[in-house]
Amino acid sequence: MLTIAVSKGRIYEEALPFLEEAGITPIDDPKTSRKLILSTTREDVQLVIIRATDVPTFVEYGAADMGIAGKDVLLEHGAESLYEPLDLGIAKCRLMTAAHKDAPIPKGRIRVATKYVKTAHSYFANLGIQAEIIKLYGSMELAPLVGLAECIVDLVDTGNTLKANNLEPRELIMNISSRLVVNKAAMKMKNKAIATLLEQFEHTLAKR
Ligand code: PRT
Ligand code: MG
Repeated sequence: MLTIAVSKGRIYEEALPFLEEAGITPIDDPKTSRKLILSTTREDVQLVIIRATDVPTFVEYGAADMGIAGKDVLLEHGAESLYEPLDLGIAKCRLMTAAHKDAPIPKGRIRVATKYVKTAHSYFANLGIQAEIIKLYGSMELAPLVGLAECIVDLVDTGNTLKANNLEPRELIMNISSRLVVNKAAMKMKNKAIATLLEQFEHTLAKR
């Protein structure tokens, strides 16, 4: 049995064509089903439906053989423990700093609100900027509006969320897309099944 970890939201939607190319269609629709393990049209493949941020953990420990996760999540998790053989080019966005529209960033120490604590820390450290990183779990956009931080680090797609809150994107930290990740032991033990799947995913990519 091959177990693939995916999150429910936008990654799932955009990953479906890749899975279908490999003959994998979930029997139940995760949007309506409450099942966390989904059987598929392939007897040897099941999906586990988890939070996007949990995908690297499940794959690292071998609870899932492989998974699909955003590069933002992988960076923050630390991806040394996983193979990352394929950029699927889906769920694209940008990891950026953002601040209040027209507000200058202070010269000295700045406060940065984000859920990407590790990534933000190393980004500002590399620039030689002293930053106090304040961990939030959501609604980062609020932080500059209420004086919690001068700056946020968050994902930006259309920019509408920032704009609606009088914020503006500042510096690009990294272009983000979703990656296929594989457990290191599974890559050896289930090599044939995984290699075949990889080829089918690559085939889907090549058609784009
Ligand atoms: O909701 P939950 O905590 O379960 O997880 P999640 O919200 O991380 O899951 P999901 O499925 O929403 O997102 C998973 C992955 O999608 C992320 O890890 C990214 O790799 C990728 N992705 C791509 C995005 C976006 N685009 C995106 N725009 N994830 C989030 N956003 C959010 C962003 O955080 C901000 O709040 O959308 C808002 C900005 O969008 P715009 O269009 O207004 O700029
Ligand atoms: Mg979400």
